[in-house]
Amino acid sequence: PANPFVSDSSNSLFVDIESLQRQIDELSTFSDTPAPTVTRILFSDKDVLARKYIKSIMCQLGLSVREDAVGNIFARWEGYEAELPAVATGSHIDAIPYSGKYDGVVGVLGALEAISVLKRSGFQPKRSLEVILFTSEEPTRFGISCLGSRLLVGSEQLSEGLKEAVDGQNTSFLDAARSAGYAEDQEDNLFSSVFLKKGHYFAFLELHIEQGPILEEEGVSIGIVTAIAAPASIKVDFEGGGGHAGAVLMPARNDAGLAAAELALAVERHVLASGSVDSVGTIGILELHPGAVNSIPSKSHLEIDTRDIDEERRNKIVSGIHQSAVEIAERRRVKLSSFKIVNQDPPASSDELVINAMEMVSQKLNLTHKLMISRAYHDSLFMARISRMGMIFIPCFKGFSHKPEEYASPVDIANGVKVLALTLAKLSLE
Ligand code: HGY
Ligand code: MN
Ligand code: MN
Ligand code: MN
Repeated sequence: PANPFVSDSSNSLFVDIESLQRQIDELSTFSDTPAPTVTRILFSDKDVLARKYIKSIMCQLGLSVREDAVGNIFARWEGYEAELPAVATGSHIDAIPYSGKYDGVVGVLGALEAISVLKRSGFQPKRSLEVILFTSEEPTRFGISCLGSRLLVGSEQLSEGLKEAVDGQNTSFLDAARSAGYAEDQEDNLFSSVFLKKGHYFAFLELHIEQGPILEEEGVSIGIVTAIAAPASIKVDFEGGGGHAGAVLMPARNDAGLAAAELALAVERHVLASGSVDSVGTIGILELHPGAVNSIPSKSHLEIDTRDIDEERRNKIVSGIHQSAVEIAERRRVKLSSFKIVNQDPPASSDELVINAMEMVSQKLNLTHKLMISRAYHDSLFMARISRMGMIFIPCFKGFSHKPEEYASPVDIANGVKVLALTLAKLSLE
């Protein structure tokens, strides 16, 4: 069988970048907000349409498609030694509110294009190749990041937690999943039935835009990820007496809104005091109740995202934030009604064998490349717990992401698809 890896592969690999760009543009129309923004929330109508669209491409490629109880979708190209652990690749298509059309999408549509590149080149996989669409990587609806991959790698806590999870409109995860055609079975092991065993895959790869400015600034075509930073997210609620903005004098106040504001600045202080530029902290959500200009906030709700490539440093920041929340509540005589660490995950390292394969392939394709860390998290962060893992980054415009100005050029996308295709081929023959 033709093996693009041994033959002079660089020109026999033809990436149909026009069709791929059309697919990226078409997928972006399944959005709850107007172009050029994309909003595609887990199990929404637009998410269901987008899933149908992806599944139709998987079927056109002759892949065998299966979906698990939470909507992870697997499309497999049987290898001639199909009993061996497969080589998988994939990413996500859910999009946070008012974001762009490349985050995650490049790693799903690009993976399907990599499969069609290999099929067109006459390649025959030894280990089966599998494209995974993870059901939801963004924490938007249920506050759980990498929900699909977290469950796949066997999170008992999550398989239990999902039975009670509800979104901001009080819709349960179960009802939302069922409305999208998943989670139909009634038995108790519904979610743990999703778990995959360690070694289920020989390797897992993810193609993704860098979501940072380094590759573009340095004019490098390919990023080979060596490690993924350790993410954590926290939900905090304060309660105070509230009251009339005119009649309650300052000494008598216990303002939940100001407690939240002070905690937000305390997050920034703890992060800046960590001793490393690699520590980051963000207050992405800050809600005041009742939200009337002339009413002292009686409740406030913050959601905090903090990360670092060093787990210890990240954990120190999390406990510093907790101490500040308690101290601010006492001093301002408000109640710290909840301080919930939603997730506090370790970092992940890419596998040497996968990194070397990506290096070799990039060299073979004459593509400039560099080793780098990922400050964004990805489903790969969890897949690394059950499989060798590696990630391929392509440059994106000014590093913009999670906003509609997100952009990756057809040339960069095609380069990423080529590196993915050849790395898949190489690992499939291992
Ligand atoms: O937030 C992240 O790191 C990912 O892009 N969802
Ligand atoms: Mn994202
Ligand atoms: Mn992503
Ligand atoms: Mn090199």
